[in-house]
Amino acid sequence: MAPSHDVWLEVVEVDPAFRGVVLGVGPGGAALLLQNPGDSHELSDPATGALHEHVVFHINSADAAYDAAQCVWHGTFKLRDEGPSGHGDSAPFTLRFSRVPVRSQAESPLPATGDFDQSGTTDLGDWPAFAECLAGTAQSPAPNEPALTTCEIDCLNAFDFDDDLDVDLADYAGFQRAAGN
Ligand SMILES: [Ca+2]
Ligand SMILES: [Ca+2]
Ligand SMILES: [Ca+2]
Repeated sequence: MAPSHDVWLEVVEVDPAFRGVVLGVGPGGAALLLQNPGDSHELSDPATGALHEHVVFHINSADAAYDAAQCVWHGTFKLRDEGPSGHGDSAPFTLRFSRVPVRSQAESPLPATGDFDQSGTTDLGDWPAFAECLAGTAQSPAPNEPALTTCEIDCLNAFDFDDDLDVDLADYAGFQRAAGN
């Protein structure tokens, strides 16, 4: 990147307990934390324009707001140019982190089965979870039923039959086919 660029990473919004950490650059060599809207850090070396900083993303289980039942943490950021090149801000982009493995991202992914309750069959017993997971085309599932799941990845792993990261009417057709087997 040209020296006229001076690129900063700025927090738009992050989930509670999620933060970016840059080691050794805060006061007295402390870690700089990116955890509140507007927090930012210069990524580029002003002399060369090279992007030389590395941000580590961290879910802080010691934070009072940490929710052990949460399965995906979101951090939305934008890039800002403070150099003479003066580019406008980037569109906000969201990073997602999870401890739950995503089936479709496995090395040899198995297809979705719809057998949410792992009973060995896909049938009406899996329907309440499907209904909870159904969110529509290109929407992230937002299950909010603790007795079933509050984890969108559980939804995708069981019901995203076409592996496009949503649970919609196309997946409903897949669920019906699976339940017919
Ligand atoms: Ca089942
Ligand atoms: Ca879809
Ligand atoms: Ca889908």
